[in-house]
Amino acid sequence: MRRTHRALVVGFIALVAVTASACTTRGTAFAPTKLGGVEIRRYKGEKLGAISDFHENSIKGPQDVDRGKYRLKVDGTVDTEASYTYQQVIARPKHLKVVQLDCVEGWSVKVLWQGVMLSEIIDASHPRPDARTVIFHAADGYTTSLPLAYVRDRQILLAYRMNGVELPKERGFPFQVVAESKWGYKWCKWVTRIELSPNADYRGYWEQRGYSTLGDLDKSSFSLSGP
Ligand SMILES: Nc1nc2c(c(=O)[nH]1)N[C@H]1C(S)=C(S)[C@@H](COP(=O)(O)O)O[C@H]1N2
Ligand SMILES: [Mo]
Repeated sequence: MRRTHRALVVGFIALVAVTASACTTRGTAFAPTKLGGVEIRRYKGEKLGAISDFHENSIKGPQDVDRGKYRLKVDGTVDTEASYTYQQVIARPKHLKVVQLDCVEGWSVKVLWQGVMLSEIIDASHPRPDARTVIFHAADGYTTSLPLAYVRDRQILLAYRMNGVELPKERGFPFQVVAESKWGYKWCKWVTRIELSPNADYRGYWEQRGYSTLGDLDKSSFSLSGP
């Protein structure tokens, strides 16, 4: 199923001759960051993947975010703009979820995520009634979006730990969106800004290059004109 799907995606990319393919592994070699702690590999009887199982295929490679200078901004169609330090974000109530990330390249990894509830951060800024879409901006210039209703209904997390360990810089330190049931390109890493928007058709970095704005795992990841 996954093979057929990948074949379809690859075929379509070739067919329309899109200049870039999402998540093509970069040639740059790098030494992985030493993990700040012992990784949990089993949770409630379930075997977890390893942090080293993730592929590094980010558009500009791993980003160095300074914990002290870092700010998470919340703006757009909100009544109260906000700017939080790293400590202010992780001081919020913590939540745990085992969720698998699936990249359109064909690999996937399931780990235990620890994070804060995105909707709580958003609601603290009082989104206006016309806010439909949550746009994520990242330290590498990457952008992607999720429907506000999905973020609320699915209790989507902004993660700062995986398998009990602080996110290493390759994995998006300080924060990655855990966009469960969505393709990996919806899982924004190195998040620096959360922008609320009335635009339901907003297209982020890979979406502008032909990937589905919805990005649902059970549907095709490819869409030149549709959602
Ligand atoms: N900021 C940023 N976030 C990003 C990306 C990126 O290039 N930049 N790539 C996305 C893609 S295509 C995938 S599959 C996942 C992969 O997560 P990983 O790099 O931790 O394996 O990150 C997503 N988040
Ligand atoms: Mo991806």
